[in-house]
Amino acid sequence: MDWNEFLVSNDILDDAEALRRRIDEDGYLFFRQLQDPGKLLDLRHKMLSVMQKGGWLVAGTDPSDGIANVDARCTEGDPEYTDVYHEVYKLQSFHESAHWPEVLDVIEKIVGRPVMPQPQKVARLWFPKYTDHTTPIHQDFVHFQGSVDNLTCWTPVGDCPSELGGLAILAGSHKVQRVLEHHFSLGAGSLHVDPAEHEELEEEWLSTNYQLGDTLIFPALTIHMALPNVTEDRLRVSLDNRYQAVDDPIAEHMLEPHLSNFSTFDWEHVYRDWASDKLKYYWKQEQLTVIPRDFSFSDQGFDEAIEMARAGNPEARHHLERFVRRAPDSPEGQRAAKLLND
Ligand SMILES: O=C(O)CCC(=O)C(=O)O
Ligand SMILES: [Fe+2]
Repeated sequence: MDWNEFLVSNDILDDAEALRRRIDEDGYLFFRQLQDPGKLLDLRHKMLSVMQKGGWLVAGTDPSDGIANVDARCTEGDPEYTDVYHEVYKLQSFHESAHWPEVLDVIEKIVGRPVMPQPQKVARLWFPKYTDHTTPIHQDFVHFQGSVDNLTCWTPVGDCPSELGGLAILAGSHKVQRVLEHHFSLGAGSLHVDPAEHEELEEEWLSTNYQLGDTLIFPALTIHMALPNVTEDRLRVSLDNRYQAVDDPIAEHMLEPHLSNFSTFDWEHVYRDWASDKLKYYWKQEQLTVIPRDFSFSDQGFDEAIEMARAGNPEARHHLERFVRRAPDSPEGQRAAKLLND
């Protein structure tokens, strides 16, 4: 995949007006070393140590090297992924990282009103040699909803050269100014946009060889994807947290831990071993406008997966099998099981 380099915005970090103008014009802001590499290295060690305990790394290797046990490959939607992911999710330092002032300050400058990280933090833990499951081309609004002005902040927790599968952005794509039709995809999130269906979109992709501390910020209509992790044996670890103006609406599912649907995992599980109460339920101090989740995007993707599986599409069948393993008793799980058994 060919891509061109991001424009680096460190030179306008202190100029709120210029930041706003640039994100409106370009649909993203990219900063080198906005976040402290030392703090991120510490977080990397903690996150990967949990993954090593879960069997995801080669035993006996330094967790910070992130050397994957490729026999343990799994991804979002697989119960094996959720089990280890939720252990990582319990780390206090993982949640704290979304509140680091270097990120909050720049987000607040862009937004121009009081902001907060959404309660639902997200990490992506991506195995090598598993490229069918790479995050496909999409807009974040279909997943996170609330407001199109929400900002995603994507941070690799470790250097992330392109072969490790960093994020790429479709240049100028936010200018479509609407949520595009998304279709079923096997990759993370299960929904993708086909840029070829939209003539006004450019074909230029932007990315970089990310170094520790580099930070990418973009609004919910900007089209993006992950590059495939084509390394031999390295896990990609990254954060993608969402920020919003406190007085913008928030979709109800963003008040829950990530990947907690179809499970009993809740904030009490997350908080059990925390050393401090300071950030627990921090959002409850705000008067948030909570709106229902719109299931139409995921429902449409699921319906498409059913149709494609019926026609014998192996990726759709894989998706449905994964669903049945995760949530056999849910209505979708039962529909999927019925189709697979027919
Ligand atoms: O890290 C990934 O693979 C996906 C990240 C993403 O799409 C996002 O941050 O919105
Ligand atoms: Fe995304």
